[in-house]
Amino acid sequence: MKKALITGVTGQDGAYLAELLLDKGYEVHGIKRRASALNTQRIDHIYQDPHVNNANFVLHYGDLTDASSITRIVKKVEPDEVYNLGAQSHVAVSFELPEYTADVNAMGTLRLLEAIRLLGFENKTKFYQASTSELYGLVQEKPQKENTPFYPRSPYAVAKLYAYWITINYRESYGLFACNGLLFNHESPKRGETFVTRKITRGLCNIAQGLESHLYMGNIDALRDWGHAKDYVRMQWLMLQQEKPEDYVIATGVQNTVRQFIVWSAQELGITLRFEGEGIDEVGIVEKIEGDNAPALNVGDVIIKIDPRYFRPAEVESLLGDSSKAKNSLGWMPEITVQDICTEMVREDLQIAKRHSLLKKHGYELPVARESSK
Ligand code: NDP
Ligand code: GDR
Repeated sequence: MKKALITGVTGQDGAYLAELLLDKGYEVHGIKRRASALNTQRIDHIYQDPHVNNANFVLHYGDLTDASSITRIVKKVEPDEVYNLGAQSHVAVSFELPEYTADVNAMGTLRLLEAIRLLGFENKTKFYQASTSELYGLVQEKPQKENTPFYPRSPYAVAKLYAYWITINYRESYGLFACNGLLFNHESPKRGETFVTRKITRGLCNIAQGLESHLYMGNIDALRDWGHAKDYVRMQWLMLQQEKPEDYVIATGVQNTVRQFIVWSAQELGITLRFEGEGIDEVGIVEKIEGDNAPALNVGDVIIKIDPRYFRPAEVESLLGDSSKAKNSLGWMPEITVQDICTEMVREDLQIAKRHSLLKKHGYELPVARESSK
């Protein structure tokens, strides 16, 4: 039985990857951080009671900022494969926490690689690094592929640039089987609530259920190449099953604006929106309502407003990936389109909003967990 160790197992990708590897018969170990509240919601469905013998999903307390915890866990698990998905992964937040972001995303990767090397596992343990399309930043070439020059535009991306190169350096210096997946944005109902797609689907579902009145957005003209996390974790695993370690771009090759994602989400809820104004004065106005959202909304309501607080000090305006290498050499193809992703996310968030709405009707008002920042 192969053993895998996943950092960031409590995150979106960690949850899907853990599921995939368990299905493939792996013994899966995950690193979770200590938090004052439970942070395992995304993996609760695959949780295994540690008191039961032969559990094949095991969680360990650790932190990428703590070399001793990382080394101790790698030593104990002796993994065949390490997936380094743990990160301070929010681009906008990285401008507010630049030093911490560098510590986790750059130094954390080094700590993990050093643990593998110092323990003498270079010939045993394969390593996957969660690299990102944010490395392309101020895009020089469209679409972006493996050899497109990098121009990172945030503390997040600069830290990930270090992680990208240190992964290659350990491959070249010590013969480690180490790969970078240059993944473009990928979403799902498990996406963190402050990333743009989930912020939109949650916000609009809450508005449709009368739980909130507005959704405040930043740069809705940003262009992204959105895929589904389920498709992308398949590729993370595939990269480590090859004969030679290589780096791959993972993308759908389809680009849309944030504004388009808002329109699709509204359509899924039976709302037609019209945008008025330009830039920071822009608003989204309800033009038409179908289905059961009518009681909460009126034609003419302004439900989208632009708030400059969500603009970034340096923006990545446009990303579009070319994953021909992954398609040609690994036979990987994304199966889920961005519109299907949007539909799935709206449907799941609508169920949550409906539950909240029902509780509210019976006098049990829950705070709508909205992130005030970013
Ligand atoms: P999430 O933000 O959902 O998950 C991040 C994970 O990292 C969480 O489990 C989080 O723990 C953990 N983490 C944060 N800080 C630390 C730390 N100091 N020590 C240990 N673990 C930590 O991200 P995604 O699942 O979306 O992304 C996975 C990886 O892929 C990240 O590295 C991200 O930067 C990268 N990536 C993501 C893309 C995307 O579109 N999703 C695209 C390209 C790259 P906790 O739950 O406790 O917060
Ligand atoms: P990104 O994802 O920065 O691409 O990083 P995010 O969803 O946060 O932003 C995408 C684009 O939408 C614009 N935007 C807003 N973004 C947020 N979060 N909130 C808003 O209100 C808002 N309004 C407009 C942003 O300016 C941006 O242009 C994600 C993360 O998962 C990274 O970890 C990963 O490396 C990259 O994708 C690939």
